[in-house]
Amino acid sequence: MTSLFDPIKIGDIQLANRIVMAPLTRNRSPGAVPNTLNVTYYEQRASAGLLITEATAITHQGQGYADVPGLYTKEALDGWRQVTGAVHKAGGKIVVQMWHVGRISHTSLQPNGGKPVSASAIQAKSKTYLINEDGTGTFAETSEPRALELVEIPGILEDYRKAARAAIDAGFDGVEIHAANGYLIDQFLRSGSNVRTDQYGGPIENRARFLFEVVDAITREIGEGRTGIRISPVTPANDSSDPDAQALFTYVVEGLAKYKLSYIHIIEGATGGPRDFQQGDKPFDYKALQHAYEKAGGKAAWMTNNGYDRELAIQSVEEGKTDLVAFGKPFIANPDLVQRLKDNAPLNTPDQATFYGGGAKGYTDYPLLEQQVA
Ligand code: 8OZ
Repeated sequence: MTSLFDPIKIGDIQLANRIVMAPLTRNRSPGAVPNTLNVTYYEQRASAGLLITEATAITHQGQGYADVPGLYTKEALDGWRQVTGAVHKAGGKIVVQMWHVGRISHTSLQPNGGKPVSASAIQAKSKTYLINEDGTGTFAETSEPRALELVEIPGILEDYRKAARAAIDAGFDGVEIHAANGYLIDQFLRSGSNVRTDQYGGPIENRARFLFEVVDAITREIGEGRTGIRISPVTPANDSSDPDAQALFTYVVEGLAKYKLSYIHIIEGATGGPRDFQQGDKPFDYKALQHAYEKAGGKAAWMTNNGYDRELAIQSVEEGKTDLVAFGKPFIANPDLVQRLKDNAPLNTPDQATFYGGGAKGYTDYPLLEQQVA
């Protein structure tokens, strides 16, 4: 029987176990440049089978929050090279989550103070996080976006391609395409944010076109086996909505089955919230989604996330329901989560107040088990 603690090869990447650190936005990279504190944070968590970095903007236009890192300046890539070097030295594997926020941004974060871009000019009922001149943080309403012109889309695909190349050159083992949580790719996918009348809007095949073009651009550049993707079929995060998530995401995974990807990462339910959250009148059938992927020939590792505890993770892998489990909040508070899960040891409780922004407190100062029992 396969165990959560067994090694696995996902595409081109060999992992020591099936416990993954989920991508977690921490707003601790001023200037969009990873720093030595960020190096320590990832290095401390290198015993995870796989680390997925916090969402990382592929371009300045793809930025939507204060102090999140980027992949588009020499300084940022030099910073990431320190992170990947430290994680590899500690025996870990790390992929970067590639992010374009689309409409979940604010004019003050955009090049020349311009409007954020999206599939359509529909403002999200959502908030972003800004930092005031005096260094204090505030939440602000996301700005009204403008719809991308057809002629701008190839440029964004080129941005994804370049960022993927830069990520591999900075030492990452691969990339995760962020197609979840109501950001740009998800804004194209779901009808609540996409009312386009060209080949990128209307029927599902059209709304999914941008996603597949991003997958093409990245896999042609760095290879299918180093590319993973994250989707969140029913999350309401960032004002995402679609009346028929089952049909939409079945089409998406059937299309993804044509690539030999590293992994498919599914957020079950509302991101960071209830696992049984549903949009519309029927519960989402995750088993049917997985089945559709496999039936279409998909062979990538199946990674699941959202609210897993030790028991559910162990059981889900043993029963073959999933290949990998991504943990978010537990990894914030437990750098040695793998050891704690192995030993069935108690977990530290994460401190919500220090999730976003700040320094070492609530970031790199959570104790190891050995420091607690000593
Ligand atoms: C929390 C705060 C800001 C951004 C996501 C990148 O939901 C995020 C995010 C989460 O995917």
